[in-house]
Amino acid sequence: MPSPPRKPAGTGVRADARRPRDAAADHPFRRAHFVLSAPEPRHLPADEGAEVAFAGRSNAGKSSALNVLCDQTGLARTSKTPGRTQALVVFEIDPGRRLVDLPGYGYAEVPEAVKAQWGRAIDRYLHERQSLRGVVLIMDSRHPLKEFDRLMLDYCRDVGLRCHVLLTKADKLARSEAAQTLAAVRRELAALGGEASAQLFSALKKSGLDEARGVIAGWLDAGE
Ligand SMILES: Nc1nc2c(ncn2[C@@H]2O[C@H](COP(=O)(O)OP(=O)(O)OP(=O)(O)O)[C@@H](O)[C@H]2O)c(=O)[nH]1
Ligand SMILES: [Mg+2]
Repeated sequence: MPSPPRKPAGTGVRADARRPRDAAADHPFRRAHFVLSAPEPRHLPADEGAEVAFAGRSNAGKSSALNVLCDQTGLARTSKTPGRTQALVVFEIDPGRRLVDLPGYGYAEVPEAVKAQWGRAIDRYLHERQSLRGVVLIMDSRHPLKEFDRLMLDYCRDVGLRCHVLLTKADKLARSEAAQTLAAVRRELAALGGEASAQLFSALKKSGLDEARGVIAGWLDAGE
C-alpha cells in the first residue's frame, strides 16, 4: 500500500507565515468579479442573497470608489467623461453577495429619452430589489447634497433602506475644509431624520477604505 505523501522537511515555519501579513489583502472585496451589465432590472441575476448598490451623480466617482474598495484597477470602468456607466453593472464577491454600480444621475449631455430610461431603471431597481441591503451614496466632496442626493436620501429614509455617504475626491480639499464639509453633511443628514451615515473618502489617495468596507460588509452579512 502506498504510503501517504510525506510533508517536505520543514523549517518549522509555515509557508504562509513567512509572507508579510497584510490585513487589507484578506478583505473579501478582493474576490469581486464582473458578472453582467443589465440595461434593465429584469436582466439582473436572481434576486437572492444580499446586494449593495453604489449610487450618485454622474462623474461623482462611483466606479472609482468601487475599484479601490475591491483593490482592482479595472473592475468597474471609470472615465473623465460623465455618463460612463450606462447600465446596472453587477459584481459578485461570493455567491449571494454582490455590489452593483448604478448609472450616474444628472448628466446633462445624455438625451432626455436615455435619461428617462436610466431614471426608470434606477427607480425600479430601488423599489423592487428584495436583496438590496443598502445604498452607498457617492458625492463629490466639493459639491455635496445636490438635488439627486437629497432625493435618494429622502427615498432611503422613507422606505427604511440603509444609506452610507462617501464624500469622495476628498484629496481635492484641504484637511480643514474636508473636516468642515463632513461635519456640515452629517448635520444635514441628522436634520433629514434618516439614519444615513457619512465619511470622507478618496479613491486617489485610497483613504477611507477600511471604514467604507466595514459598513458595506456589515450590511452584506446582516439579515434583511
Ligand atoms: N482626484 C480624484 N479624482 C477622482 C476620485 N474618484 C474619481 N475621480 C475621477 O473622477 C472622474 C469620474 O470618476 P468615475 O469613477 O468614472 O465616476 P462615476 O461616478 O462612476 O461616473 P459615471 O459612471 O459617468 O456616472 C474620473 O476622472 C476619476 O479619475 C478621487 O477620489 N479623487
Ligand atoms: Mg461609473
